[in-house]
Amino acid sequence: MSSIILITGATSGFGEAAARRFASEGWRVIITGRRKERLEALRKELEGLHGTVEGPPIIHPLHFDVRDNAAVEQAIASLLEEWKSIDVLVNNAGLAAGFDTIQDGSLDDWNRMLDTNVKGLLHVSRAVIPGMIARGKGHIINIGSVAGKEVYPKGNVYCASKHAVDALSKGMRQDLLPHGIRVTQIAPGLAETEFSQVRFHGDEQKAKQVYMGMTPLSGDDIADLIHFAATRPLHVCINDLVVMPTAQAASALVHRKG
Ligand code: NDP
Ligand code: 8X3
Repeated sequence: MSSIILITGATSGFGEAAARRFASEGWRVIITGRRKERLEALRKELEGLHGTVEGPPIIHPLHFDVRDNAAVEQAIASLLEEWKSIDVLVNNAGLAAGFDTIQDGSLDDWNRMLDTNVKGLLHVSRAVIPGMIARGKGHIINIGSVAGKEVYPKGNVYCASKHAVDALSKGMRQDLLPHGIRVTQIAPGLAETEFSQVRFHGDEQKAKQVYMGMTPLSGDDIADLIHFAATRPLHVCINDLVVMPTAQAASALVHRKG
């Protein structure tokens, strides 16, 4: 049987690109997110491209909000035997909400970021780790950010949430050491996905400006790194990968043309 990867936030951006990449490389992929219709469309597309009519399903959609621990537990528990042995968990679901000084930030934005990026990652990990421990192997790939390595003006709470992902990746690696479970963090810089549309609450103009005059990373760039980390020999763990566009040297240092 081929390996199984569970990707949170597979309805868009990095997660969707990773689902496409792993399915094309013959993996079985559990795709998750809140937007059910996108999961279903992706399942149909990828099974059409990479599945066979008589063969077993290669894509399994699971629909839940990572903030809702009961829903996460129920979704993971609902997996049929042939989908239970998750080899790789990609904790990718996340967002930035708002771009305000700390004195102007909205409580709702702060809760969304902390509940999704930190507690959501913990909920899913907590549901998946026991199976990995029982099987004596597994790989957790956390999508952090350069915002987890440095802090930029108006990044405050988003940066705090990604610093938490940085710390949790280190903590997981230490605690899971005796169980043969690898833990990788991938920390990207500017990447054009739906990220900025979400951050600016749907303001397309503001979202576009983030990437003006430079070539940002793409979902495929990050999918490539996730795939690289997941396919190293079992004795090799990529601990931490920081990746930026060539036109970016730090969060607030971007070289733009024109
Ligand atoms: P997108 O907005 O394109 O994708 C975010 C994904 O997360 C969507 O599939 C969304 O699915 C899912 N998601 C968000 N909230 C929840 C939730 N509560 N429950 C379940 N799923 C959720 O952004 P990216 O692909 O860019 O972002 C992916 C990760 O990468 C995030 O953790 C982000 O912080 C991080 N990152 C992004 C960078 C960038 O510049 N783009 C750079 C560095 C890190 P749905 O809405 O269907 O639930
Ligand atoms: C996303 C990259 O620079 O917007 O995590 O924080 S940044």
